[in-house]
Amino acid sequence: MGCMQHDAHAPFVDALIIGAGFSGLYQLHRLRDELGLSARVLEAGDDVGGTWYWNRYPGARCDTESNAYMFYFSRDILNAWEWSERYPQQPEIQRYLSFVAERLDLRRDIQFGTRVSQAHYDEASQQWRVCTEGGDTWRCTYLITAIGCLSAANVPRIAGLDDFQGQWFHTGLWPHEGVDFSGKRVAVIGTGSTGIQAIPVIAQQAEALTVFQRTANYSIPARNAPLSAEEKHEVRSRADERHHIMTHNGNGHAFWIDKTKALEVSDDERQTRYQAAWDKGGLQFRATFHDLLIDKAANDTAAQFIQQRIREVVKDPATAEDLTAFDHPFAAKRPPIDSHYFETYNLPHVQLVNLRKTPIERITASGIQTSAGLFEFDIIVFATGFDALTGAFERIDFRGCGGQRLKDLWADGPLTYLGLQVPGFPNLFTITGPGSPSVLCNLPPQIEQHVDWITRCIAHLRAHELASIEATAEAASAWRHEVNRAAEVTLLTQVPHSWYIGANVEGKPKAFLPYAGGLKHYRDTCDAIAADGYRGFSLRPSGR
Ligand code: NA7
Repeated sequence: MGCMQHDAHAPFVDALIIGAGFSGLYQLHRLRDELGLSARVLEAGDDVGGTWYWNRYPGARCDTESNAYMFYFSRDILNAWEWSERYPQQPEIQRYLSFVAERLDLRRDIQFGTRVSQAHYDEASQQWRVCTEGGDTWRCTYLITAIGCLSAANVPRIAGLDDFQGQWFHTGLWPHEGVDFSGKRVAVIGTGSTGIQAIPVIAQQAEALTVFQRTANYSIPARNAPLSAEEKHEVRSRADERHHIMTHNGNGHAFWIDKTKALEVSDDERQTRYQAAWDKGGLQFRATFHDLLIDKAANDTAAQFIQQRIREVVKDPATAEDLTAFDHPFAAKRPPIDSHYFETYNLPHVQLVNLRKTPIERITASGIQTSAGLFEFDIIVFATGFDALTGAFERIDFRGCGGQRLKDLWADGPLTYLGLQVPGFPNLFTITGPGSPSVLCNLPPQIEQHVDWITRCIAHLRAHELASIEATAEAASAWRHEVNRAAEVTLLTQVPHSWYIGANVEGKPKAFLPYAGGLKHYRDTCDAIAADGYRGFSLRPSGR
């Protein structure tokens, strides 16, 4: 219990926000500058950035186009910033968030280097008590998690890792001073979005690079390039138009999904459309046809197209075969985009190991032992992803009414209402929490929607002198049902080993984590519930 016992004089703020990424920064601004609340952000890192503070691996870049990966709540801020490339790199995103923090004078209310370890609700005072690893305690009325969806690094428990005499790193906890790969024999484990970004860049430096692939992954060329003067101008001049698309389609990106079905057009036309999307590059490839994520036969046409393109690039037939041995529909797992990923396998010092054929047996002092033999390395890079959506919650000891542990409540999978609140945890708001669209859409517009909803909700509580809001158990259980229903109509549930269902982390309960019903529909649902007197929530008066 530690710090909880000595909290009589603990500082009080109306709102405590955990995390200083996109979510925490915007939430601080709205609560402090618009509602006039006292508010504080506690941030584990030494600077703003959240995900973009920690993920500094080589090639770290956003897969969303820069013109849609930014705040839209203030045209002044939007107009004052200029992106340099079609997809922003990690340092540029961090500079952007720093710029936002300066512009809104947020830093004075952010405490860096402060990792929250416990958050317990005290029913008598109707306050949260929040403790940090450093031993500080805070009290607050509203507790808001802005802890990210992909922030808890997943280092697989491979036997023997402690014996390894070289260096190893997880991409999500990358050393700030960087890693020098020159003259080194390097292993990369994992070919998700991160591995696919990092591999071509590491290959440029390493003496030898071996990629360990478990599941063959699709990837679309990003076609990254510097933004032209005209494109930079358009970020501003067409902001309203773009924002309209981002808030009215299902995924928060700045493109519409074509209404045509894949099998409705002739083979020639389908190929022509795929080729045009391939040449344009980016996540928009998914939007070539309306039914790619709901109809397996439609999806197969995209999968075949991608397979053919990869086989044209990769010269060694066995490597091409391993890279395209897809076992799941296109985009049913997170679909990466890349810059010269497949071309990298044509380099003489790069090789692929297919773990489906020759699995890892253990890590030894000198490298990785597979069923095909020992591979020796100086550096192992784990591009093995995250304990997505719930992992960051598990790392904090949250306790609600009656001392209930969040971990216990979520033992069979997360239970939330709208991904915004948890039954039994009054006044706890979870930005982009499990059960919200979160990782299935472009995050900044989803974050703005959540922060706006939470801010209006808190304003409502104060205007009506209400002490707390809490999701009812019935509403949360119905929402869990809706999350499953929305996922089942897509192909996303057809991947047994996806992190969308928690299957990438040993011992994690299998439950579909994000809400697949689309951002527009989700926003309308949240707004209707608020307009209906916060249907499904209990609102309690002050001074009970
Ligand atoms: P992902 O998408 O979870 O990818 C992780 C990769 O690591 C994936 O290829 C996994 O294979 C592989 N992996 C995980 N555990 C192991 C073990 N034990 N052995 C071998 N290979 C393993 O994470 P990313 O960081 O790439 O991307 C996450 C998101 O972060 C991304 O979408 C961006 O938004 C940023 P598997 O497919 O599970 O067989």
